[in-house]
Amino acid sequence: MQNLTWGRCMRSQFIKARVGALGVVVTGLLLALAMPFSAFAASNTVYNATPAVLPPNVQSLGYEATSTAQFGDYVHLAGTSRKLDTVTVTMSNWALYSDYVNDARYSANNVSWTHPITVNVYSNHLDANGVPDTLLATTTQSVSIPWRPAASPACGGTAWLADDNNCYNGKAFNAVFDMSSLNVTLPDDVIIGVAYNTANYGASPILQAGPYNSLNVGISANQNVSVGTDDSINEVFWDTMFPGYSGGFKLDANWPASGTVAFKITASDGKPTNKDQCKNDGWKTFGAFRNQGDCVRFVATEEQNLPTY
Ligand SMILES: [Ca+2]
Repeated sequence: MQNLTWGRCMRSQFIKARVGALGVVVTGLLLALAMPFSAFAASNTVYNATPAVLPPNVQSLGYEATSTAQFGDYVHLAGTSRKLDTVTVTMSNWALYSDYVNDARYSANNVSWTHPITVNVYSNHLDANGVPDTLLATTTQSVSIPWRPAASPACGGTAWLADDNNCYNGKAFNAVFDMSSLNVTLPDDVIIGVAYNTANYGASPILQAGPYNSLNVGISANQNVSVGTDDSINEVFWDTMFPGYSGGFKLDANWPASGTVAFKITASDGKPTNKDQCKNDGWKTFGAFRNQGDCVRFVATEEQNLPTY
C-alpha cells in the first residue's frame, strides 16, 4: 500500500520475538503444573497478532494521513473460551512532546498524553453495503500514550535511536481495553475495529492539529498470528475517505504483507471454578446466575446444575 507509514522492521527483532514467545509458553506450562486447580476462571488468549516482545516501533497505519475513521480485521478465535475479557491493540505514536510544549492540552506532561480510543467488536454479519451490522461490544477508553523520544543526532534526521541501534520515527505501545464488565459471549468469528478522532477524520473530527494526527494502529510484522487465524492476510476492514473510497467500515483487499492488524483478544470460559468466586457479588460477573446460591450449586455439582448456560 502506498499510503502506509512504515516503521523500520528488523529481522532480528522478529527472531527475538519468536524466542520470547517460546519462553512464555514454557513458563505457562510450569505454572499450570504447579497449580492444577486455579482459584479463578482463567483468561486465555484466543487471538494474537501482537508482537510477543514489544519492539521499539511497528509497521502502522496513520489515521489522519489516510483519512481513516476505523481500521480493523476479521479473525477466527482459537480454543473455546468466549467470555470477552480484553482487546489489546499494538499502536505506534509518532508525536513529539516538543511539538506540543506550548499546547495547554498537553504541556503539563512530558512523558505521555491521553486520547479517547474506541474498540468495537462485531459479529461477521454484514449489511447490504458490506458493513458489519451487529455490534457485540464496544468501549471507549482514555488511553495513555507515550511521547516518542526526541530525534537522535546519530540518526541524521527526525528519527530516534533505539536500544537496538536502529532509528525509528515512531514508538510502539500496547493499548489494553478491559471489556470484561460487558459480560459478552463471543462467537468464533469476530470483526474488530479501532476508532478515534483526528483533526479531520473520525466520528467527531477535532478540527485542530494535535498529537492524534501522529497516532497509528500497528500492523503485524510478517503477518504473524500466534493464536487463532486471520481470515485473510491480504484483507482488512477499513472506514476511510481516502481518494477512491466513500467511507463505511468495509472489507478492503490487496494488502499484501500488511493485511493483519496487530491486536490480541483474551477471553475466559465464563464459568466459576471455585465457590469463592460466587461470593461478594462475584456471581453477578458471570451473567448466568439468579443469585449466589445458584452459582455455588453450579460449582458444587461440578457444572451439572446449570441455570442458563
Ligand atoms: Ca486480515
